[in-house]
Amino acid sequence: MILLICAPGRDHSGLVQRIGQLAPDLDVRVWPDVGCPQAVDFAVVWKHPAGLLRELTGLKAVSSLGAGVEHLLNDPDLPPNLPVGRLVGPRLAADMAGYLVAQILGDWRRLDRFPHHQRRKQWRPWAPDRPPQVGLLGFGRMGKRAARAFKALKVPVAAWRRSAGAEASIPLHHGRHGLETLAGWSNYLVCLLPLTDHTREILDQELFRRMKPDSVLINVGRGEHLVEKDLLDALSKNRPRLAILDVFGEEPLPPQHPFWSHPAVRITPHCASLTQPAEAAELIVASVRRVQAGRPPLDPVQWELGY
Ligand code: OXD
Repeated sequence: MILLICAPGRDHSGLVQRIGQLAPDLDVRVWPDVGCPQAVDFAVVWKHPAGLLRELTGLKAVSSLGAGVEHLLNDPDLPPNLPVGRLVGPRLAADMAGYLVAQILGDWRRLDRFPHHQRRKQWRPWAPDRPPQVGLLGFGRMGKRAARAFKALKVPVAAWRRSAGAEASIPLHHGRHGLETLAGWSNYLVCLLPLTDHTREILDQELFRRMKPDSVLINVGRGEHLVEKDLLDALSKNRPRLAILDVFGEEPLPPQHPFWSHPAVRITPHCASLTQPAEAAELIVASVRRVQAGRPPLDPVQWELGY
């Protein structure tokens, strides 16, 4: 079986080496050294170049190299019936949970004050009298893992998803009313949603108006979830007080963008949770084996939901 890895600008040496150890029978190619494009059976891609999928006429399945699949679903060359998968392993989900715990508890406990006190040799003990309320927009793999992490720390956590679902171990909201209820309840409102036509620009002035004064917005979904001008306006009204942003409509964020120097915006460069080569190699091999056995790739896209 010929496996193609295509994620322009990334170094894949560690990933390819590990796949070679796990599955020596696979013929692994790294874009742009595709060889005969029609012979490729399985492609793992991240922001692949336009036109690539049109050339891979023998594909049996394709997978995103990460959790998001919008770069694939928005590709007009994606054959309509081609099975599409994604890579979301326990490490990726745990790292996202760790990022959220660090950002939220660091801010809630105001840990940034103490270095100032230390410089002045000031002894000023302080801790908040209660934990924050954390609202998660999205309750898929990442949302569930984050919810578990907050529950383990006895931090009240609730989530929202687009439609009503099965029983969950935390309060679960759905629909527009549920979205507004969760926004009004949360001290920290976290966007972990997949990007679809239903979730694009969901972080807008209507939602900010429902947030508590002094609350914090965290976006680790996609830049396109956020209406940037609405956020700038909302920050000037302290609702939210702070935005912690890991993803942007344009990445890298252009140097002239107002977010860089805004006092109420904290930026991390799309690294809340990064796909690690060791985990990716295991998931890719597992996905390939499934396809070889005539099954869908790992974490297949549910076309009716758009993610
Ligand atoms: C992903 C990402 O979707 O890194 O995996 O954003």
